[in-house]
Amino acid sequence: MATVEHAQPAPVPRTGIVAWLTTTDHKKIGILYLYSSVAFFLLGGVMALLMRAELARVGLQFVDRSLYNQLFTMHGTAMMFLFIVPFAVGLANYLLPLHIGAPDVAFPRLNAFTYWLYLLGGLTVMSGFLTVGGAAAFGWTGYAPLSTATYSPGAGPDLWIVGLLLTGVSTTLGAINFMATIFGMRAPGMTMFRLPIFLWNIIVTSALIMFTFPVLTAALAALFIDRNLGGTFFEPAAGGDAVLWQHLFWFFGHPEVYIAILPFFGIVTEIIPVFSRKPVFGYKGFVLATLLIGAYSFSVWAHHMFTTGAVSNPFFSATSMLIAVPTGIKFFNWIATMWRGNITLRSPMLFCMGFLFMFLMGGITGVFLASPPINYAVHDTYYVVAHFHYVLFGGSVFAVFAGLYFWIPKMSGRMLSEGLAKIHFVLMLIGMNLTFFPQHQLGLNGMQRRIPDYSEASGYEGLNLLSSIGAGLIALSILVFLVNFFVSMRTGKVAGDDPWGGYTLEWATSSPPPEHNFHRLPPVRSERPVYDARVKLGGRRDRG
Ligand code: HAS
Ligand code: CU
Repeated sequence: MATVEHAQPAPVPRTGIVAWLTTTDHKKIGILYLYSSVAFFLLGGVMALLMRAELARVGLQFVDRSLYNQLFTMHGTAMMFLFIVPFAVGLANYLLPLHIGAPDVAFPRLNAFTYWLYLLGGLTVMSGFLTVGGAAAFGWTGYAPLSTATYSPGAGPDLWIVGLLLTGVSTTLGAINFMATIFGMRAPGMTMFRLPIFLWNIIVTSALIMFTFPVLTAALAALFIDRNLGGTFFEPAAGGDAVLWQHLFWFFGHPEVYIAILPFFGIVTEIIPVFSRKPVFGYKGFVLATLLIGAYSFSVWAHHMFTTGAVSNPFFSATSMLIAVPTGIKFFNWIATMWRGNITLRSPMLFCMGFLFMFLMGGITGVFLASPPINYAVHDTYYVVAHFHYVLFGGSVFAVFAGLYFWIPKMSGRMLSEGLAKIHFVLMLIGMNLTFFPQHQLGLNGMQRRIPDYSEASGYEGLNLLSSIGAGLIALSILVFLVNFFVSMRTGKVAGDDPWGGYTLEWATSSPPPEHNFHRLPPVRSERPVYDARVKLGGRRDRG
């Protein structure tokens, strides 16, 4: 009996741009995410600079009121939806399979789809600027009834809604993919309690995404129906309820702010042990704290609504303050990890230090804001703006750069310049405090958020000028980073497999890793398999 040989068509090698357009490799998709999210960061940053230029002095100089409204709306939208969360998704995409010793994510094609959907959604949101009436101009929170067709007619707001729907679906699909990968594809020996802590943060972040993004999706769909199909969900005159929007938005929106911080907690928790030459202190405490933050975050949404008079202020105040406890556990563990460690202040560690101090300040003003009597005084003022920039810029963005300086050598095979990194750090730290610290005082003095101008008599000008100068310094620091990146990618020192003496599995493969990630995996006997392997080969033992 003759067997029939089925001739397989030879695979067409894909190179150059086609390779990137058609890729399902998690590393390439991760890099696409990182480039795109950083591009949206730069775009959002330009909008911020325009706003700060306008606010530096009394009078309207650069933009009119309508454009200013568009700018703060699209700035917030870009930063929250198109930068910070997708950046975390991109990094997780790159690292997750490497961290668990897998060749790729569970659903590589879904992963590619997720990325392209995100890009399409982001461009759709931004295309609002090209329409006659301009982009959405009702704040990133899209409060009804301001966001209904009566007060915000035009195509810009509809593009905002549709674009966010697309990115929302994308984020949800990505979360499902991450969960399936972590639960189903861990290498032998990689038990749940040996996962890098970063991945525990990704698990909780993914769970938050899966429970809350559908709520946002539903709210956006309802708003779209109100605007275009005669619905009345948020139209009080026709029996609808405008506060309903706030409930839906914040039931999503508060967990969203933890979606925007937990992955970054994860980044610093990976970096601090490596540069302290000690294992992480309190592994299980970190896991528990992360789970608690995730769980509590569903019970605090109405602390954004204290002044509506429509919610139980004592309840939401108490739950909000409770979140300080698990966050405090994390702080304690970070400090205990460094305690008596052999600390080296290389660039990733420096940015972690910045993160710790700046996030702490933002967290504490959060506790103040969670107190209703204080909240009544400063709600909708610059005090709130200062709070969330300390947590998001001082927290998430410092961790963004900690992560980039730490993992770019793995992704590219080249080191970034430490000298330029330090200049970047110092400029960004000074710039950030100059920009946002005075905003606490401006808020206490009564300056409202979301206004393009203020009167001479208000006395706000001096502090606003300081704040704008700080914004310029931040921009300069980012330029230093970009120069460092583009120069180092050509001429930087070759990184080798493991430039930092890392602990987790990504350091056991080449930089950049081969397409299938690993030629050989070290045995996994603890949460530091690469360290174990190094010691076994006679390498130096860490203290502690
Ligand atoms: Fe927040 C508004 C309360 C954390 C982001 N937050 C915002 C907005 C954003 C945002 C974007 O209760 C504005 C949205 C908009 O456009 O309107 N926030 C908190 C509280 C925490 C908190 C209690 N926020 C975050 C994180 C964010 C984020 C993380 C993103 C990354 N936030 C509020 C409230 C509002 C608010 C009100 C509404 C304001 C308004 O009127 O509109 C907590 O999770 C912070 C916990 C962390 C710490 C630091 C470490 C903990 C240690 C333990 C010991 C500390 C203790 C406290 C026991 C507390 C070290 C001591 C207390 C002292 C007073 C000293
Ligand atoms: Cu909140």
